[in-house]
Amino acid sequence: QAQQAVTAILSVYDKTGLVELARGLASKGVRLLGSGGTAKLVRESGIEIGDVSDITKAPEMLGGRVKTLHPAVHGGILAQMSKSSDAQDLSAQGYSPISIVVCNLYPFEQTIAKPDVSIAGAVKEVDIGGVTLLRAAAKNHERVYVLSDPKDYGSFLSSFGKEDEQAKKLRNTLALKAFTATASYDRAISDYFRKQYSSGDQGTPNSSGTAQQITLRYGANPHQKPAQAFVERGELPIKALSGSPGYINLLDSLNAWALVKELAEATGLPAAASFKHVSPAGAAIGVPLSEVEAKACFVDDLGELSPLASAYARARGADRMSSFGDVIGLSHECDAQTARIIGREVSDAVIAPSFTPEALQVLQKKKAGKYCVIQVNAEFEPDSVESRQVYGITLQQRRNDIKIVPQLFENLVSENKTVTEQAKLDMIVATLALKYTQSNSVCYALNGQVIGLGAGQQSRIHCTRLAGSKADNWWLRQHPRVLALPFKKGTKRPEKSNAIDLFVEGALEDEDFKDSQERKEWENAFEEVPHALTKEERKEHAKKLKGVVCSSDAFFPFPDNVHRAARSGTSYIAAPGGSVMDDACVEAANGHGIVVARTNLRLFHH
Ligand code: 93A
Repeated sequence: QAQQAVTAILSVYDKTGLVELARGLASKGVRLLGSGGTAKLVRESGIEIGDVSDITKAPEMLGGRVKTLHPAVHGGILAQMSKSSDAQDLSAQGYSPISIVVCNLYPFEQTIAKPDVSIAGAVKEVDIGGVTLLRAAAKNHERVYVLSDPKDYGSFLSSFGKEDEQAKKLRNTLALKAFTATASYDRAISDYFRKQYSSGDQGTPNSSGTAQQITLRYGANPHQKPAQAFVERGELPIKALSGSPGYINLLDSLNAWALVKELAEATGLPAAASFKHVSPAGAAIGVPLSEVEAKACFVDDLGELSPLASAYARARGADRMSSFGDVIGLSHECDAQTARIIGREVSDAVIAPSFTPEALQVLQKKKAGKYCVIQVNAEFEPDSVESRQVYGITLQQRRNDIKIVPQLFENLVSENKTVTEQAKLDMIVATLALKYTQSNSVCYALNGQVIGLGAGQQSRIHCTRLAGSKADNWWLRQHPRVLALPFKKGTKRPEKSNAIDLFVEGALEDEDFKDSQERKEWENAFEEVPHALTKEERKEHAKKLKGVVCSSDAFFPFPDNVHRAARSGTSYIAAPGGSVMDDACVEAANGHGIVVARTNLRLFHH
């Protein structure tokens, strides 16, 4: 029996390099078959080529929408010729095997990029037969070469003809390329139709009752357009009840929600977080506030607070300077009291599983209706694998779904092993805050709340210092002289926060501040100009800060961290081990009587 010629099917939209390829194949004795336009161009170049209809015995129909979709084509591509039953099936129909598929697809992406494209126009460019050709050939790459990119024609031609290890490798690589081409083609199509058919108006369900996508005004910066948020399965678990969240609002709110959800689960108490630039400025659980704390948190006028309102008052009061313009996460339904606290602060957005009608009314009035109120579906379970792109490269990892449970803090490696019930809660609060803080990070917690958080520093000691100085600032804001600062009536809350911050951080003791314009403005906030805190007053007050938990998202490399933490009232340290200085760190802790819980859990977050 004479050897059958190798058959190639050619069906390309982008005809770059087609003629050269066809000529090369023909010169190697390959039988060429082409779909309408492809065959025409090859033939016009004087190269012998048959029509696909020669083997299908059916004409192209429906205006070209059915060209290659036929068992003569797909049987020929998919047949495994080593299987006698496949070979018999082919010969029973008079079909021949096809060993080379050359195909690239209708320009869907270029079409939808045009500003005036209609849905009908986009639909027309959805390639069916080409995708089927590529997929079938890639599936049978054991035998079939699939060329989906004109750039590969040259190398293919020069190596084609030998059946060796190289040829097998080439078929594998070409198959991968074809699978990837159809996948990205389908992604572009689903992205387009998601926008057409499942786009919420800022997450509000559309007429079909679901939304998978919202278009965002822009990305991290105004020039980063377009921008969107979407899910590929199920419904988007967030919807805006008011305002339109931006890209960074969503980064903050989704992290804030994850944090408060876990914090409430781990402690059994409502939780709140105040986020800025994708790190918490504060996070807390619903522990009632003392009179002093209520005053320092600017909520002493509200009487007894609900647990959720307490949590938010604490989260917001941890670092009032950083929380200016925050994104708030609430673990439970937002009540009217919590909404009223939010209502009078400068804030950008709030995310919660639900809002009471009264709370919603308060929040929807904020910023003349522009305040972002985001409802999240508390049942939503994120995929276990998460991906993102950096500089065009996709990075993928298992989501950080580790649970922060009390048992994590039971491995006590210090001499002192006495941990109060409150400290057990605070270890969870501090460590969970770190799980959602840009690394490196160190967090101090007390009374069910973050009191100082050092985020995003490249050196650990700088985190420990930054967090420590924030904790010191938080504590000094509770000094009786600070609580009694005689503000003029009508001084706005942010102005008060700024004035207190300057007072507490020691601006008055600074020579340069003395006759400055800034000082004049600062003085303006007061009925009577307060005099600076003395060194003794500061020292006396600082000594009273005790029982603080200090947690670290990775090991302390040197004991300096322990010594610094001790200066801000730390009685408990929670950190993983792993440093050559572990023992030295524990020794330093022992010197301060600090309890060390070795967690063996690193919690970097980026
Ligand atoms: O409309 S289709 O999805 N129906 C088909 O059966 C079919 N087969 C190949 N489009 C089809 N193609 C595509 O036609 C190829 O993917 C290629 O992009 C294009 C080549 O058409 P022509 O050879 O007529 O220029």
